[in-house]
Amino acid sequence: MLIIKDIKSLRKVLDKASRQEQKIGFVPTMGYFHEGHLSLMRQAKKECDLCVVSIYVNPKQFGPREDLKKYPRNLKRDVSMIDKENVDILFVPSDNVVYPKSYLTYIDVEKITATLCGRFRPGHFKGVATVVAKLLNMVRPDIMYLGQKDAQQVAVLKQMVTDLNFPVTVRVVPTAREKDGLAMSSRNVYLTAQERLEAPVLYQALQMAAKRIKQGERSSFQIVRSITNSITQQSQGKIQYVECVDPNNLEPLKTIKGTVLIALAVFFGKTRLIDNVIVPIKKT
Ligand code: PAJ
Repeated sequence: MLIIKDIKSLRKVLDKASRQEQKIGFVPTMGYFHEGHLSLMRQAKKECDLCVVSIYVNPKQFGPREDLKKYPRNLKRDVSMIDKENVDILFVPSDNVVYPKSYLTYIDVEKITATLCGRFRPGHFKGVATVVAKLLNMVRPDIMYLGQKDAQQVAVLKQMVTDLNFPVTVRVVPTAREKDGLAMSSRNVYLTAQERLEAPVLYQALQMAAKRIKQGERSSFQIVRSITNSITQQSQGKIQYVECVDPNNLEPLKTIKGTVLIALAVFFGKTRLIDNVIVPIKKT
């Protein structure tokens, strides 16, 4: 595996690969890998000739009171984890490579960034869209791999890719979970033992809701209420939001008609966890 830190060296390797008509798969990450990240890399290896992974903890997507400073970083651990995954290139740019002092340009995807997590993390998706646009221009992949765990990020980046005509296909990979259902996240290391014990209630509540929808429940209010009740009754989790929305445009659904995305964000102590499920139903 090549570890590359600057754009010029990256382009040199990738230009050669493109000349040889190799298909390039790209997995953007902020590192501190877990099975979720690895599942994206495995999918990229399956479908592409070359798998490029980036690690960059993007300061522009963290709010002033968020965890940028304490976000877990361990390049040595990450390198040893992906050595086994046959990743071809690990791109690890530093802040001055991504955002030189003269930096002025931002990408603002409207509307769908104002709902769900966007309501509570102003500027977050602007930071995400900006860094991913830059990384796409640096790597120029054929396929970019994103995790369903971050459903709003998927919607925002798909919209950006379409609106700005990025010549890339977006592939979405299912959420990797711990044995007890907790969605894998680099932030799970922040959880205390008690919080970790309680956190699987999120997925249990989402699954129970999915079951109720499959059994015929069509009221988002009832679905949200049942999820809220399970979480508050079974844990110390403090709910930020639970919502039923259209998975493509993220618009709230009062009545569940087609496929629904149920998304939530819950604080366990200081740690904010997100999770979601997509429940496919036939339109009635
Ligand atoms: P990060 O949180 O490191 O996640 C990198 C990729 O892994 C994202 O596409 C995310 O959705 C996916 N991922 C995270 N947990 C997952 C899980 N349990 N199962 C499947 N996929 C999972 O998301 C980011 O970084 C950043 O916002 C980034 C896109 C890199 C821009 O800075």
